[in-house]
Amino acid sequence: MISGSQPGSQPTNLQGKWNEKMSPPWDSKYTININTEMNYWPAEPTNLSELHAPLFDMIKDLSVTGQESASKMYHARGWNAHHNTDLWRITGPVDGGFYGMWPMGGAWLTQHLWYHYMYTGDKAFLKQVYPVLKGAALFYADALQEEPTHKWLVVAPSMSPENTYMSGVGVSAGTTMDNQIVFDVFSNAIKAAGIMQEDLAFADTLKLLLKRLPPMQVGQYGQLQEWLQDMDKPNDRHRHISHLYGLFPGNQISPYEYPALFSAAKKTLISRGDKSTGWSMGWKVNWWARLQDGNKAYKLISDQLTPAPKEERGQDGGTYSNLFDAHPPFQIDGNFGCTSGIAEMLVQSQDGAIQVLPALPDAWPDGSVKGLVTRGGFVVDIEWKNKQLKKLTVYSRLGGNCRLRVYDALQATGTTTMKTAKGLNPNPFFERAAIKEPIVSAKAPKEEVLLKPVKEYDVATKAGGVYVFEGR
Ligand code: FUC
Repeated sequence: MISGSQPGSQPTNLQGKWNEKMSPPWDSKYTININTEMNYWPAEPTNLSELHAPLFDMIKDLSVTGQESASKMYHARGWNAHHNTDLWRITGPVDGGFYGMWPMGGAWLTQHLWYHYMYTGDKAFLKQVYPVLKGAALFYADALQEEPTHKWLVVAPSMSPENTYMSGVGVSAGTTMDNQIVFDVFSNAIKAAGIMQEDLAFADTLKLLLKRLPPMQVGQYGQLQEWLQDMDKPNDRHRHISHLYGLFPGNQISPYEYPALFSAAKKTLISRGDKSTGWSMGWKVNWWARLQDGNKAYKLISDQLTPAPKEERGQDGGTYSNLFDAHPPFQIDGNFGCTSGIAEMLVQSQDGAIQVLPALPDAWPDGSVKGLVTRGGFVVDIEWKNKQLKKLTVYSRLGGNCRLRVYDALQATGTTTMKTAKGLNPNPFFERAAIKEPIVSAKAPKEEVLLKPVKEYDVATKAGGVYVFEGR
């Protein structure tokens, strides 16, 4: 990322920056139904926030070119982009209709603008990109259609990226990933408008629309449903598991809120299997980290680091001898996705608190990490031994309540003070996604979510303050 994404240059593409071919795989473009987003997952958590800027520039460009696809194809205001873009910032469908007609790629990218704000608290940045967030929301405010059975508002026609529910058929309406992305687009625009104190009437309209989106659904096998109807194939091993967007990079599925969704996400992930393309295994590392299973996350890292096969193209991923990720062919996204996954194993901040060492594998009993960043602008250094937290240092960039969630008891050292946490975290960067209660199929087997008990502490911090804790 340091080499390939300096401010003022182009964002990293499928090969990163350069390639040696006149006709490179997928034209060395930007596939925005997963791959470009994955390239930038580590940017904020690994303290490379300024290198996110080339992506932001591209999103701003797309919010201009995307007005044409929004108005001409959907008679909608705002802007959108489909599953792919390039140097010229195309936003209409490309490649086959089966891949190209997904009208959500631009919307997914806007999550990066919001996350940059969540990690940096940079209000000037938020003000500058607010029209882009608003334009994405305006598009769906116009384009959503009423679904006849429940009167939910859904994106139609659409698809669940590159997957099918019967042989060769993927065209659909109200797929789970689309619902989750629209939920984020509306929620982020509402929150941004509130912070800016702008467009409050529009924000009120979005609040009404938000209530009419479909809830997530747990299907007959106990899986998180990918489609509006319970049509998931139990033997599906497809590399895209798009509906787990809600688990990662989204924050709509939490073990502490609706555990039924959490166990449904786990069931889905298990049923899709481990081995896949490089980027798909990279995504799985992040999901297992969010499911707080460090050993499974480690297994996926090991699968991803398996030597790449000789075939030039295929679904059997791995890593080349130069440590580049193999789809195959070489694609840089898997390298970035795995990096993000490793960071997620060590610290997470999407679920109301800073959770330290949420998914440490047995293979890493002792270790340390420095400089990881969380929402709310906290930088953390962590040391652990025998899988127990030894020392935690928190550097507060923005001040505000720092809620720590840990498995082992902590004690403050020096001048640091803390108290046992109570109620909701008052720090606004840690607000939980207010999702609807899920619908669970009567046929779904009952699963119990077994989680390690946690302890939560609150520390009042000041911008520039350093706070040190030790394991007990
Ligand atoms: C998406 C993926 C493919 C490949 C391509 C560049 O279409 O489904 O596996 O990574 O992007």
